[in-house]
Amino acid sequence: MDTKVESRGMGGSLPVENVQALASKNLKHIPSRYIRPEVELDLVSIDESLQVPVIDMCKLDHHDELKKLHIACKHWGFFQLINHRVADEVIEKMKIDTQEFFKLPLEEKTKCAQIPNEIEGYGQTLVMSKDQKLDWNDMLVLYPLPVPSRNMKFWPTNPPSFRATLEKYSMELHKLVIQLVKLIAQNLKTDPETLSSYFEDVIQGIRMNYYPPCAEASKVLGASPHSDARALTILLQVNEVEGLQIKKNEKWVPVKPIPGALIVNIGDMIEIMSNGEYKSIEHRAVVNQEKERLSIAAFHSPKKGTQIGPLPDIVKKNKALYKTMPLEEFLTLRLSRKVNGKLLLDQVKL
Ligand SMILES: O=C(O)CCC(=O)C(=O)O
Repeated sequence: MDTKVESRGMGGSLPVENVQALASKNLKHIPSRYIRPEVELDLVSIDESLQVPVIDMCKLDHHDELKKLHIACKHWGFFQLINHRVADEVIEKMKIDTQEFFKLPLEEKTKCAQIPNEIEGYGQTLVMSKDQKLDWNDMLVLYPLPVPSRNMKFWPTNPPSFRATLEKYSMELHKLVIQLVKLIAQNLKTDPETLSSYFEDVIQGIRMNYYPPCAEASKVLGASPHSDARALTILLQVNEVEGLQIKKNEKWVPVKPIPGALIVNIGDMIEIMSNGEYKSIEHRAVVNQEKERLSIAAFHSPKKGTQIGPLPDIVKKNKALYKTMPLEEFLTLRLSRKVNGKLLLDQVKL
């Protein structure tokens, strides 16, 4: 659910109550703005065999694993990546510092609070109207890349190692994204060097999600159904509490994270660039009645000014199914509406 537009002064959210503070009141009934009666009626898959594909990064130099990756991107839009070579200590430190940040008293966390019309900082995202249903979630959103666009006023100095930890994590993920984009290009039969060159000056947004326990967990959502606007998302599950669900065959399929794996998903931009061959899948996060849940989503998109449209190699033989527009225009379109399933993609279809 990544929404920053490169021109400042766009985006942002109406201010809403801090969810962690609200949860700490231990209310039996939570405010109606969070209650979504339809959630209890949604179909959730109980088929244990229906699981997001697992891709082994170490085996991707073999044709079979590359084919598995192709199928995962085409039919699932999600995969769990094992042996990804992002160092364990970088991941563990990122988890610890994120947990430490959310444990801080509210007045300390709000030193990094969002300000009107900005998407970065500590708060909520895309609350566009006073009647909109709210997600049971607080978040810290930062844009580590490109480096010159960093807005350090939103970067916590507490815990003291936070900034260095995020910097390392961000760089590691960027390296991984370049490798994944090359493999994706190979599978799509387009030039890996050309496609990955758009990601050298990547725009990377990192969203740290904190979902407090909720007395009425079955009636709320931590993250509303959405597909990710950017190209590639890498999600790190911080603690052992599950919550991510993806939509498949009209059912919500819970993702059971594998220890040490990173969850990767195709965003709208790759769906468009692949002319619909790869799918940006709707997903959501549910919350737990007793336990807090934390996740870290890192969104990646090509550099500023990139034309987002079906890649020329891919539409040589087939008709383009999506419009082409500059990245900035695409994201402005996204920001003009509240997060709502895959509505944005329908708007850019030809
Ligand atoms: O917490 C999760 O598992 C999903 C988070 C997510 O979809 C997002 O931050 O956009």
